[in-house]
Amino acid sequence: MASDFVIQLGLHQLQLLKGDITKIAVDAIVNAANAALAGGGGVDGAIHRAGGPEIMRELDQIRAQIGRCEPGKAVVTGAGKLPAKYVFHAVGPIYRDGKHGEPEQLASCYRTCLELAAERGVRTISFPSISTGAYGYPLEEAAEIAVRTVASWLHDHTGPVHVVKLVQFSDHDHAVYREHAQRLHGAMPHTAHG
Ligand code: AR6
Repeated sequence: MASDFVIQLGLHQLQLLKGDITKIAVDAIVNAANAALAGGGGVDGAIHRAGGPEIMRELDQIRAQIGRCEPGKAVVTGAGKLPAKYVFHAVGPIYRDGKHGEPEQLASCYRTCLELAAERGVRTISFPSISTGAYGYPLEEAAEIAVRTVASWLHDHTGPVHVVKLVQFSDHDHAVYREHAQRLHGAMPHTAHG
Protein backbone atom coordinates (compact mmCIF):
# COMPACT_ATOMS: atom_id res chain seq x y z
CA MET A 1 0.00 0.00 0.00
CA ALA A 2 1.43 3.36 -0.97
CA SER A 3 1.79 6.01 1.66
CA ASP A 4 -0.26 9.04 0.74
CA PHE A 5 1.49 11.61 2.85
CA VAL A 6 4.88 11.61 4.52
CA ILE A 7 6.46 14.09 6.89
CA GLN A 8 10.20 13.55 7.18
CA LEU A 9 11.56 14.53 10.60
CA GLY A 10 15.28 13.98 10.44
CA LEU A 11 15.66 10.19 10.19
CA HIS A 12 12.05 9.62 11.22
CA GLN A 13 8.90 9.51 9.15
CA LEU A 14 5.30 10.23 9.96
CA GLN A 15 3.10 8.60 7.32
CA LEU A 16 -0.62 8.93 6.74
CA LEU A 17 -2.30 5.97 5.06
CA LYS A 18 -5.84 4.99 4.23
CA GLY A 19 -6.61 1.32 4.77
CA ASP A 20 -7.18 -1.65 7.05
CA ILE A 21 -4.62 -1.56 9.85
CA THR A 22 -4.66 -5.37 10.16
CA LYS A 23 -3.20 -5.69 6.65
CA ILE A 24 -0.21 -3.36 7.07
CA ALA A 25 3.05 -5.02 8.19
CA VAL A 26 4.80 -3.20 11.05
CA ASP A 27 6.58 -4.14 14.28
CA ALA A 28 3.73 -2.92 16.51
CA ILE A 29 0.05 -2.29 15.80
CA VAL A 30 -1.90 -0.06 18.18
CA ASN A 31 -5.44 -1.12 19.03
CA ALA A 32 -8.25 1.22 20.14
CA ALA A 33 -9.33 -0.89 23.10
CA ASN A 34 -11.66 -0.38 26.08
CA ALA A 35 -10.80 -0.12 29.78
CA ALA A 36 -12.02 -3.68 30.39
CA LEU A 37 -9.64 -4.98 27.69
CA ALA A 38 -12.61 -7.12 26.68
CA GLY A 39 -12.57 -6.78 22.91
CA GLY A 40 -15.38 -5.11 21.00
CA GLY A 41 -16.32 -3.74 17.58
CA GLY A 42 -14.52 -1.37 15.25
CA VAL A 43 -10.78 -1.71 14.90
CA ASP A 44 -10.64 -3.75 18.14
CA GLY A 45 -12.91 -6.39 16.61
CA ALA A 46 -10.90 -6.39 13.37
CA ILE A 47 -7.61 -6.85 15.27
CA HIS A 48 -8.90 -9.79 17.31
CA ARG A 49 -10.49 -11.42 14.27
CA ALA A 50 -7.33 -11.14 12.19
CA GLY A 51 -4.92 -11.91 15.04
CA GLY A 52 -6.78 -14.93 16.40
CA PRO A 53 -7.65 -16.04 19.98
CA GLU A 54 -4.08 -15.89 21.29
CA ILE A 55 -4.34 -12.12 21.78
CA MET A 56 -7.43 -12.42 24.00
CA ARG A 57 -5.78 -15.18 26.01
CA GLU A 58 -2.90 -12.83 26.78
CA LEU A 59 -5.34 -10.05 27.66
CA ASP A 60 -7.13 -12.43 30.05
CA GLN A 61 -3.86 -12.85 31.93
CA ILE A 62 -3.17 -9.11 31.98
CA ARG A 63 -6.71 -8.43 33.21
CA ALA A 64 -6.24 -10.97 36.00
CA GLN A 65 -3.17 -9.04 37.11
CA ILE A 66 -4.16 -5.39 36.69
CA GLY A 67 -7.95 -5.38 36.34
CA ARG A 68 -8.68 -2.42 34.08
CA CYS A 69 -6.56 -0.21 31.86
CA GLU A 70 -7.40 3.45 32.38
CA PRO A 71 -7.87 5.91 29.49
CA GLY A 72 -4.55 7.26 28.21
CA LYS A 73 -2.73 4.05 29.08
CA ALA A 74 -1.94 0.88 27.13
CA VAL A 75 -0.99 -2.77 27.61
CA VAL A 76 1.13 -5.00 25.39
CA THR A 77 0.43 -8.43 23.89
CA GLY A 78 1.86 -10.46 21.06
CA ALA A 79 0.22 -10.05 17.67
CA GLY A 80 -0.97 -13.60 16.95
CA LYS A 81 -1.45 -13.99 13.20
CA LEU A 82 -1.20 -10.28 12.46
CA PRO A 83 1.78 -9.06 10.42
CA ALA A 84 3.46 -7.59 13.52
CA LYS A 85 5.32 -8.58 16.69
CA TYR A 86 3.22 -6.69 19.20
CA VAL A 87 -0.20 -5.20 19.71
CA PHE A 88 -0.35 -2.19 22.02
CA HIS A 89 -3.90 -1.99 23.38
CA ALA A 90 -4.44 1.70 24.08
CA VAL A 91 -7.58 2.92 25.81
CA GLY A 92 -8.81 6.19 24.38
CA PRO A 93 -11.11 8.59 26.23
CA ILE A 94 -14.88 8.37 25.79
CA TYR A 95 -15.71 11.88 24.55
CA ARG A 96 -18.05 13.96 26.68
CA ASP A 97 -17.45 17.65 25.98
CA GLY A 98 -13.67 17.92 25.75
CA LYS A 99 -13.48 19.44 29.24
CA HIS A 100 -12.99 16.22 31.17
CA GLY A 101 -9.36 15.56 30.32
CA GLU A 102 -10.13 13.99 26.94
CA PRO A 103 -7.43 15.87 24.95
CA GLU A 104 -4.73 14.95 27.49
CA GLN A 105 -5.87 11.33 27.62
CA LEU A 106 -5.92 11.04 23.84
CA ALA A 107 -2.43 12.56 23.50
CA SER A 108 -1.26 10.21 26.26
CA CYS A 109 -2.43 7.18 24.22
CA TYR A 110 -0.07 8.18 21.39
CA ARG A 111 2.84 9.07 23.67
CA THR A 112 2.47 5.96 25.83
CA CYS A 113 2.52 3.68 22.79
CA LEU A 114 5.56 5.46 21.35
CA GLU A 115 7.36 4.95 24.69
CA LEU A 116 6.38 1.27 24.73
CA ALA A 117 7.69 1.01 21.17
CA ALA A 118 11.01 2.64 22.03
CA GLU A 119 11.47 0.34 25.04
CA ARG A 120 11.01 -2.71 22.80
CA GLY A 121 13.21 -1.62 19.91
CA VAL A 122 10.17 -1.20 17.63
CA ARG A 123 11.11 0.51 14.36
CA THR A 124 7.70 0.76 12.73
CA ILE A 125 4.36 1.31 14.46
CA SER A 126 0.83 1.90 13.19
CA PHE A 127 -2.03 3.71 14.92
CA PRO A 128 -5.74 3.78 14.11
CA SER A 129 -7.73 6.94 14.72
CA ILE A 130 -8.18 6.30 18.44
CA SER A 131 -11.52 7.33 20.04
CA THR A 132 -13.09 8.71 16.84
CA GLY A 133 -15.46 5.75 16.28
CA ALA A 134 -17.59 4.34 19.08
CA TYR A 135 -16.02 6.75 21.61
CA GLY A 136 -17.30 9.80 19.72
CA TYR A 137 -14.24 12.06 19.72
CA PRO A 138 -14.72 14.81 17.09
CA LEU A 139 -12.50 13.82 14.19
CA GLU A 140 -10.99 17.26 13.51
CA GLU A 141 -9.79 17.62 17.09
CA ALA A 142 -8.59 14.05 17.38
CA ALA A 143 -6.68 14.27 14.08
CA GLU A 144 -4.96 17.45 15.22
CA ILE A 145 -3.93 15.83 18.51
CA ALA A 146 -2.73 12.63 16.80
CA VAL A 147 -0.59 14.39 14.20
CA ARG A 148 0.82 16.98 16.59
CA THR A 149 1.60 14.52 19.39
CA VAL A 150 3.35 12.01 17.13
CA ALA A 151 5.31 14.64 15.20
CA SER A 152 6.45 16.34 18.37
CA TRP A 153 7.45 13.03 20.00
CA LEU A 154 9.46 12.02 16.92
CA HIS A 155 11.05 15.43 16.83
CA ASP A 156 12.16 15.10 20.47
CA HIS A 157 13.36 11.47 20.46
CA THR A 158 16.19 9.72 18.77
CA GLY A 159 16.01 5.94 19.05
CA PRO A 160 14.62 2.87 17.36
CA VAL A 161 11.22 4.22 16.30
CA HIS A 162 11.72 5.26 12.67
CA VAL A 163 8.32 5.10 10.99
CA VAL A 164 4.96 5.96 12.50
CA LYS A 165 1.92 5.20 10.35
CA LEU A 166 -1.37 6.88 11.16
CA VAL A 167 -3.99 4.73 9.44
CA GLN A 168 -7.44 6.04 8.52
CA PHE A 169 -10.26 3.73 7.55
CA SER A 170 -12.19 6.11 5.24
CA ASP A 171 -11.39 8.65 2.53
CA HIS A 172 -13.04 11.35 4.61
CA ASP A 173 -10.96 10.60 7.71
CA HIS A 174 -7.85 10.43 5.58
CA ALA A 175 -8.56 13.85 4.06
CA VAL A 176 -9.02 15.38 7.52
CA TYR A 177 -5.76 13.89 8.83
CA ARG A 178 -3.97 15.03 5.72
CA GLU A 179 -5.19 18.57 6.16
CA HIS A 180 -3.82 18.66 9.70
CA ALA A 181 -0.51 17.11 8.63
CA GLN A 182 -0.18 19.70 5.86
CA ARG A 183 -0.89 22.49 8.30
CA LEU A 184 1.74 21.10 10.66
CA HIS A 185 4.19 20.73 7.80
CA GLY A 186 3.92 24.44 7.20
CA ALA A 187 4.74 25.04 10.86
CA MET A 188 7.72 22.72 11.28
CA PRO A 189 11.24 22.66 9.83
CA HIS A 190 11.20 19.51 7.68
CA THR A 191 10.33 18.23 4.21
CA ALA A 192 7.13 16.51 3.12
CA HIS A 193 6.16 14.51 0.07
CA GLY A 194 2.81 13.50 -1.32
N1 AR6 B 1 -8.34 -0.48 10.25
C1 AR6 B 1 -8.16 0.84 10.55
N2 AR6 B 1 -9.09 1.59 11.16
C2 AR6 B 1 -10.27 1.00 11.48
C3 AR6 B 1 -10.53 -0.36 11.21
C4 AR6 B 1 -9.50 -1.11 10.56
N3 AR6 B 1 -9.65 -2.41 10.26
N4 AR6 B 1 -11.79 -0.65 11.65
C5 AR6 B 1 -12.30 0.49 12.17
N5 AR6 B 1 -11.38 1.48 12.06
P1 AR6 B 1 -13.37 2.46 16.99
P2 AR6 B 1 -12.89 3.97 19.48
C6 AR6 B 1 -11.50 2.90 12.47
O1 AR6 B 1 -14.84 2.52 17.21
O2 AR6 B 1 -13.68 5.11 18.99
C7 AR6 B 1 -14.52 -0.87 20.39
O3 AR6 B 1 -15.71 -1.58 20.57
C8 AR6 B 1 -12.86 3.48 12.65
O4 AR6 B 1 -13.43 3.81 11.40
O5 AR6 B 1 -12.79 1.16 16.56
O6 AR6 B 1 -11.58 4.23 20.17
C9 AR6 B 1 -13.55 -1.02 21.56
O7 AR6 B 1 -13.64 -2.29 22.15
C10 AR6 B 1 -12.54 4.72 13.48
O8 AR6 B 1 -12.09 5.76 12.61
O9 AR6 B 1 -12.55 2.87 18.36
C11 AR6 B 1 -14.00 0.07 22.48
O10 AR6 B 1 -15.09 -0.35 23.29
C12 AR6 B 1 -11.36 4.29 14.32
O11 AR6 B 1 -10.92 3.04 13.76
C13 AR6 B 1 -14.45 1.16 21.56
O12 AR6 B 1 -14.82 0.52 20.32
C14 AR6 B 1 -11.67 4.08 15.79
O13 AR6 B 1 -13.00 3.59 15.95
C15 AR6 B 1 -13.33 2.12 21.24
O14 AR6 B 1 -13.84 3.18 20.48
